[in-house]
Amino acid sequence: MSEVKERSVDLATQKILRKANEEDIVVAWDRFESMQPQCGFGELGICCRICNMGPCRIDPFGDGAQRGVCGANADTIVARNLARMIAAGAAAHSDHGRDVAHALLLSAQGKAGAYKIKDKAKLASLAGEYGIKVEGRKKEEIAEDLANKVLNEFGQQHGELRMALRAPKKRVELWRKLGIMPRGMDREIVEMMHRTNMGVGNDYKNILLHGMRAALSDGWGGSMLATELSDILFGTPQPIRGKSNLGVLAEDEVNVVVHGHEPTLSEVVVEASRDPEILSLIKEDGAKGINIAGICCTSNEILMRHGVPIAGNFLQQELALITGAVDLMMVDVQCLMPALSNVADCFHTKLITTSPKCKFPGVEHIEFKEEKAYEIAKDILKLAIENYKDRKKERVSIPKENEDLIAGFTAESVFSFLGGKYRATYRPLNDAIIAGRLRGAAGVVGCNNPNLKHNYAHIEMAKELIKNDVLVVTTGCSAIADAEAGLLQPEAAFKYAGKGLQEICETVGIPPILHVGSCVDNSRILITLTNVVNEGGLGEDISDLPVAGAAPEWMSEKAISIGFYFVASGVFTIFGTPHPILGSSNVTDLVCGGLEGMVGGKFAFEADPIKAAHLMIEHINKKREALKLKPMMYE
Ligand code: BF8
Ligand code: SF4
Repeated sequence: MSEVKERSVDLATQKILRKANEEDIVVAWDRFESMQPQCGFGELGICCRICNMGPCRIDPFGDGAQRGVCGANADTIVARNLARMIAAGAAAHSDHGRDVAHALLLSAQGKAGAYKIKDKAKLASLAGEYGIKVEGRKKEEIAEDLANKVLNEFGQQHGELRMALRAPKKRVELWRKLGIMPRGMDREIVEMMHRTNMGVGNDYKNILLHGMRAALSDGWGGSMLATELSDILFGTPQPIRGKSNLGVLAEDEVNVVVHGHEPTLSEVVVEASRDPEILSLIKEDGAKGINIAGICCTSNEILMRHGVPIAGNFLQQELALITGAVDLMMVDVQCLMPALSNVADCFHTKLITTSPKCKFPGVEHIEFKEEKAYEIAKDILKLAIENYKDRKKERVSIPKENEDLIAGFTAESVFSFLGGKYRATYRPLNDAIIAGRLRGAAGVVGCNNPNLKHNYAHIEMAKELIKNDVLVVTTGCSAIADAEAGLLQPEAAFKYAGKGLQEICETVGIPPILHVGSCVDNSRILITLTNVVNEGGLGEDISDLPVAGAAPEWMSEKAISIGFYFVASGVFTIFGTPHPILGSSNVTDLVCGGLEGMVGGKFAFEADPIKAAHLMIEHINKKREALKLKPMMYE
């Protein structure tokens, strides 16, 4: 087994990894080591098994002439595999968006009493964008029309996605010219699967062109709608205090961990945890209270809106259980390790699946239905309370690490914060960039992966960027990594940020790294970039802006889709480890080069977070030069 210090930079994680080792509990890092060496063909993307004449694999050391049985070469095989990753990632995000739209519809029809429309202003403005009449109508009537329109958009066959029309004019025109303006989410994803079926297209460029269209239907479609509709239904986040890391688990309270992505059930669980019946049951059971904490993006969702503490990010999901203090873990969909059930079996922990889309063999399933959300949430909490008495005190060890944080930033709150109370505008942000107080901005997002030291790349990249006066916005597991390192506090600006960024953080009272939510909330970054373009003075398109993106520790297909919609929106984007495409130099050249000429954005792969940060800074400087901006104020 490798040293725990080599596995993670996080102290709480290291402590529980030691405990896992002492108790012979296998975790992701052990399984990763036992998987070595991993399949080179898979890593390079040159294995094809989409038809039964295969599987075929291309010799990476050959002369390049080798073909699969059907005649497909490495370029075709690599492009098809990558395109299918995009489709799968876009499907996951978009299906999440669909479920929120469904909840909005049921709520509007009075069939799901647990959900009340929380943000009327956003409902009215989104309805307006969809051409729905607002004046003189009840919010439920408007919401019903909106939910129906949105649900229809998933299967829309022709036309253009409404949200994609929010992009800067020049961008929309470019997408139209390239033929990649997304029509419907389902349509683009299905077409991606069709195009990559045996014996359809074998021009790698054409395959990846549609890959961008499918990715755009995620970022400017499914994900953006997931964000907007969640804001309408659960409330648009406001800056809020919270806590993070395994130390948020409580010694003497019932610990319920919610894990996954969709906020529909966990929102109600948070509310039900304050129900008088639940509170009296807790007392009977001898616990001091009930503590809801989250893992992954479900956690980000309820942190952003309610300040619910974060227990950890992707690689900490098993570790939360190994503290021995979790009475119940409730999962919905996405980023759930199948290993959770084995780890839960080592403790008293009850694991509960809730989505019909996601069951684990042998694990209790309590199916979530919007119509009965509150009762179901209470039933789950009752199970947790009942299970508290089975917790073995002698097996509990909760690390003390527990950092304060501020989250809850959105495209709208950047407005009111940087713009001041009376003049909601991006002007001060643009002016700060133009004047050279801020170099630019970077989105650092994405997962953890045991192929890199847990949290290390997220934290070091973010620190290097803010040191160089680059404002960082973050989502997903990257945001949680920063939180655990104490970087989501205003004080972090004084410790780590450059002088220009420090001045801004001090005046406005914000951290140098802004937590803007879950992975579907990367759409908030797209909107922020668009608002910056529209404010004026920094070019006419997202590709003109001094900005960059990164997913330093990515693992999920969703990250590939996110990367592609950022690149297709004109953003230079770095991934820590390469996409599985290096088996085709043509595809690699396109992804890391040629795309720039087409869409203004491209990828780079760099595992060293400091080097990667400097590639981003170089890119930002190049954009500043092209815009003829002033030199940096403090250089
Ligand atoms: O959707 S960052 S590990 S939890 S995929 Fe998963 Fe990656 Fe975390 Fe959020 Ni996003
Ligand atoms: Fe082999 Fe072609 Fe079938 Fe792929 S599609 S498995 S390369 S024969």
